[in-house]
Amino acid sequence: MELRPPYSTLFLSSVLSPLFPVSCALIWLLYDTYRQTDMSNERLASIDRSTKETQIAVELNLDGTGAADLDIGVPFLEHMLDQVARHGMFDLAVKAKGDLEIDAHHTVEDVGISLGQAFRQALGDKRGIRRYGHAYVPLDEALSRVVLDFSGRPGLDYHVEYPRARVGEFDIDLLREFFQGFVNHAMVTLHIDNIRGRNTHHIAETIFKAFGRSLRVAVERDPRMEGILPSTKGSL
Ligand SMILES: [Mn+2]
Repeated sequence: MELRPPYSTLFLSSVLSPLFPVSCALIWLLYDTYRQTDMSNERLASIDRSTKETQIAVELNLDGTGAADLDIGVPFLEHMLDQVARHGMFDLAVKAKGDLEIDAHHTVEDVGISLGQAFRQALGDKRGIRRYGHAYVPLDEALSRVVLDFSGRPGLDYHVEYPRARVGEFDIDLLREFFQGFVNHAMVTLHIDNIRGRNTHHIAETIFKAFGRSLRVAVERDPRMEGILPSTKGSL
């Protein structure tokens, strides 16, 4: 398309103006500052963990939308981690290939470890976060409470008794191994209490929903704590 004379005159006069390079530089500077601030505010983690027993990849965005992309080969654990992403408002992708021909033990434990590593990496020095989180979650007759602290010290207090040993194929004992793996690598203090419940699936689901909710509260940025470490010790 051919430019008509008024357009080309306008174009030429603005490009040839001595202020043109100055305004270009200013616009670039503003854009660059915005881009860097935006990137440093992102809280992401990417973990690749490989042993003779399992190969696991985790992608985590703490400030996500609750989207989960799970390919673990253990459907019940996928169902539980879906709750964590949804109720924690994290974007979470977990791909795992484990020695399921033995049983799900190594896979479930190592997904816990890798998820713990991801939270630790995404939180960095923990400046400006709330640090503590807790949640009570019911599901019909079942009720659980999860309380956690990004203390920098691993500790699990797990008070759950399931009426059944299995949900479908899934050995419910493994949930403790999952949380122990998470705690050891996220370096958190985690108290899990099932208060009541008759249905094993319901009990597990209230625990994972409350875990997601309490994580969301604990990692949330507190506007009054901006740039401040939530500890009088000076490190977490
Ligand atoms: Mn369910």
